[in-house]
Amino acid sequence: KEDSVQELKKRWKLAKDKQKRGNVEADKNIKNVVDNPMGVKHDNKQGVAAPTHGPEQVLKPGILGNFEPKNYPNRNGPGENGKSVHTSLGEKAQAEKAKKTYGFNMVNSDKIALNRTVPDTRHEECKYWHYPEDLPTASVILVFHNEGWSTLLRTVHSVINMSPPQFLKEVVMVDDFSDKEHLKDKLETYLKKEFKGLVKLYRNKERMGLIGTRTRGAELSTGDVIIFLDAHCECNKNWLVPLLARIKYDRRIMAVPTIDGIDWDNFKYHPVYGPTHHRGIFEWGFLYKESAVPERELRTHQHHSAPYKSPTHAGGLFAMDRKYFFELGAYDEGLKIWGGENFELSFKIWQCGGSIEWVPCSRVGHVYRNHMPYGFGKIDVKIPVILLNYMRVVEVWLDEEHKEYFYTREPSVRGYPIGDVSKQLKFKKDNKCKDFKWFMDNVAYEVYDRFPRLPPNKAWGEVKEKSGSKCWDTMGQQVGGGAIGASYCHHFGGSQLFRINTKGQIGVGERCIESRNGNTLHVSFCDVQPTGPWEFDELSGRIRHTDHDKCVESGGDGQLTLQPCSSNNNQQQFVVNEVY
Ligand code: LR7
Ligand code: MN
Repeated sequence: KEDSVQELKKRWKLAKDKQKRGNVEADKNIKNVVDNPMGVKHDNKQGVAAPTHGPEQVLKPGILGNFEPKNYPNRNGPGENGKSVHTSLGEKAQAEKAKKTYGFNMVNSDKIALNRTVPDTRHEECKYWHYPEDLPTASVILVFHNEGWSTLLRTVHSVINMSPPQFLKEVVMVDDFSDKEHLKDKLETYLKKEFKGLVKLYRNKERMGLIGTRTRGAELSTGDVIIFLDAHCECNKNWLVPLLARIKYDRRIMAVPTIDGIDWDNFKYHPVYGPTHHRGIFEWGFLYKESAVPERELRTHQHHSAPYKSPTHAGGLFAMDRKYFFELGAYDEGLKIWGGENFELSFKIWQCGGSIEWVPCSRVGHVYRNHMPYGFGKIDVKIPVILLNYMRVVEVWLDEEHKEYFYTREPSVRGYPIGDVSKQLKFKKDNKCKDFKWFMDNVAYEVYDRFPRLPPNKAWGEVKEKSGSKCWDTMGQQVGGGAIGASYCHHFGGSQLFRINTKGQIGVGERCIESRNGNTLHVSFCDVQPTGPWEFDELSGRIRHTDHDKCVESGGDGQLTLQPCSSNNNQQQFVVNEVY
């Protein structure tokens, strides 16, 4: 922690020194961009950042870097300034119930003012940026399904409170077929009374899922820019202007705010990470990941708080030129309910000539749920919906090489029918979009260092002893946890779907299996060198640890251990291909 404070101080000093050099450099950069014969503003060959505006030495009042919300009194009620609130013993039962229903402790949320203040978590430098005043207008779109009252309304209040009115055209709320009483008349009445016509409420006639609902929200919007937020967010100081400024600069930039955390239980608002910038990437099963921005990107910027490029984003919070969103075909209509839409839009943007930037001076807090409280409705899909969505993205935007890494990581879905993607493929062709290799080499280049190309599977499926009936199972163990074991075979994949590859790694989901002390088996991070100690002998069925020269044996009681290799039946583990 001490280190990061030191780093912060150093960065700030550095930034201050740079500010003294003033706008001359910024002007030079603008020239670089204008001179770029390809007109590709975001990919400038000189490797110099291209801000339209540089930090100034003098703090300017008003919207120029430091918009002060009017309705932002200095109170000291519960949760003010982003502080945590607590549940009394007598409230515990009710809080527990709310947690189950909403994934949030609504008992605590209900104690906090709908327009509470949050700490200014921005980098000091942000106060000095000088933004243009003739910015496009924004429609903020909030789609929601069975959200709690105070978390939903705090989002609306915060958007309106924290945005300069001349840039906020409207808030468009789309109810995705909620059935909660408080979201019916009560909500309509409140919005009309409190916000007049500024907030518009639309309802879906059936459950569309968040992806379809967002596209509908965009269709119903009238602002130049659409900004999506989850329905449980709190905007920070001057969150809006830095996003709009990037889109004004280049309408093909998707501008993403830095997402701070709000605790689902005590509602404490806390800054994400520290002084190190992060950006959005993915592993080959398309779990969303964030990692430190590589030097190759950082060195293209003079100012620590400057917007920087990111391969992808978490999905929920971003701003885009509205027309550009539709020029890209909005979200693929075949994506169902939840998940993968962030990758679809990201790959499409990058491969078809746009870019994604994370904007450090725009900060918005998001309440991370305790668990997902809602179901996905009635859908006739035999594999997890999220995987189906990933498959559509993979089949359209990846190339043969990279598709293979996905199917190596999720072997059981290979060949599952994904419906019609001809519209997406035609779009890609008509717009001469670049291939995935280009994207990996030029945008998401750090992915290979964290999640290397996956060697092909030698075998995959459930693993069980020849004589017995129990299957290997991670038993919910995480990295650093206890031993994995064997239990009742559930045929749902997940914790029982293991893969062994040609380089000797045993994988389960995004993780690998290692032995501890040559004795028990444990979930571990996968070695970034794709090599492992395991050997699967198809003839005998044995799974051998080559360093210890021992084989996996089951004790019958669900325990798995490494034992000297033998021809015992309880040792002959084999892998069954079982498609669920
Ligand atoms: O069927 C649904 N219909 C909806 O309208 C399901 C959800 N929703 C609404 C919901 O009420 C909420 O406002 O859609 C919004 C997002 O749903 P969440 O909050 O349950 O999703 P999440 O925060 O767990 O998940 C992240 O990934 C999603 C799917 O890919 C979406 O992109 C979310 O917007 C996204 N959230 C964020 O990016 C917030 C930041 C951090 C993370 C992760
Ligand atoms: Mn969310």
